[in-house]
Amino acid sequence: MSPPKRGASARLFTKAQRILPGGVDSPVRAFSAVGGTPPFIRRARGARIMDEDGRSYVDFVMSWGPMIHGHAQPGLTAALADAAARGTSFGAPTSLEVELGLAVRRLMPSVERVRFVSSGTEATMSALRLARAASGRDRVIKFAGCYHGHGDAFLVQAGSGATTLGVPTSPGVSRAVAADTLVARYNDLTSVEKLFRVHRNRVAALIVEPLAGNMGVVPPGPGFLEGLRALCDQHGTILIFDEVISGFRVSPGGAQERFGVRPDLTCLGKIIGGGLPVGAYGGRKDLMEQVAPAGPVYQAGTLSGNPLAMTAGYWALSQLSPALYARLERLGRRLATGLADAARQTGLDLQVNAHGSVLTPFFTAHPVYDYASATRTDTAAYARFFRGMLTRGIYPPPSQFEAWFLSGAHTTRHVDLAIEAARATMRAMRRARLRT
Ligand code: HOZ
Repeated sequence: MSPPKRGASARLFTKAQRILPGGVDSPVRAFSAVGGTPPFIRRARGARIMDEDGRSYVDFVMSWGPMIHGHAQPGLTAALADAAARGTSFGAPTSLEVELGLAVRRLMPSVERVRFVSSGTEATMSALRLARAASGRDRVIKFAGCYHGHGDAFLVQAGSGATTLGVPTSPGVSRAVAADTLVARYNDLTSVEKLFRVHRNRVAALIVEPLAGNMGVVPPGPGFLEGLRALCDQHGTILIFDEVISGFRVSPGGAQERFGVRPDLTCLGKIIGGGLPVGAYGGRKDLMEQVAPAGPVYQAGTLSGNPLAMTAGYWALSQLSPALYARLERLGRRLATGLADAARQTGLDLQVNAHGSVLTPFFTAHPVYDYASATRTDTAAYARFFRGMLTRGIYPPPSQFEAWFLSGAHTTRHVDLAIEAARATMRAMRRARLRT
């Protein structure tokens, strides 16, 4: 590998724009919401990433969640090298899928049967198809600001990159598809009851991020998830938890374990692939047995259950431990408190929404509990904050509407570096504000 060079990332971004739309393969990476151009990443280890210019950053994106154990962990790279030497794809069953499936069920007992796919988007699209087939109904309730991948049915008032770019309902989603997608307000059971009343006996599924992470982190309020469970039972609607972010992160059994609410179907991704492309959907046996070839609901994939991805996922799940969750909680609390203190000391309004090892700082004086309150925050201030952090060697998400992620490779020192950088950045923001 040639040595890093100053200006290499900027040159690569220019070159990338001549072949990749916007220079990237996933929109938020282009930094359009925060300004500047993205560092191109050359390598990563533990809690740090290094760019093509030779700069090192403490990483709080962690590939948007999968890297709960940190980057390039020796146990994982050894397991992958061993698996790769035996072949990288067979398009035929392997014991690895069975072992990973059993590991998922041990951790998340609601997943009585599971189907592995290659992304979270595939998982949610397939779960919705299954819910429609099983219920004989078409409509789906989602929540404004929740993001369930880029399937047409879910790109209506979606969070994550869609909100970051200001296109929460994407062009290209047909009116017919959008009409079957009903949008409620997160943390507002009354808005859900109203939709069930108006669309009585027509709602196949209700899909929710049990811990919202794609309008920034927004935890469920007391009774919200229990209320959704009760409403779904009352209306014969299938409750789908999108645990692509929260699964295996907020506790070994995900948000459903943490909050004590059992969904009918669960969508998984990120940690379950240990950093390789994987998704999964699973849940009640009677529903999952309707998936082909056990049943008639069609869904297939050449790379589904890929041996490298299954190896990485199995390794990631096998490394989860009570000590890891205790450490993540402690670091998460330290970072959230540190950011809030830094804002108080510099006289800036900041709300830090945090849950375990995920958090989002919002520049606002008001609580953030749903999409409307998230999008009312000062996103220009977040962009200034982001740029200040980046120049001080900290890599937060390049969007207000994404979560910060910690890993087992982060240390108190990494977190304190972020807090020091935040204090310096906020002081500079405050000085600039006083000047104008
Ligand atoms: N918006 C995605 C995470 N919620 C970003 C994925 C990516 O750019 O890698």
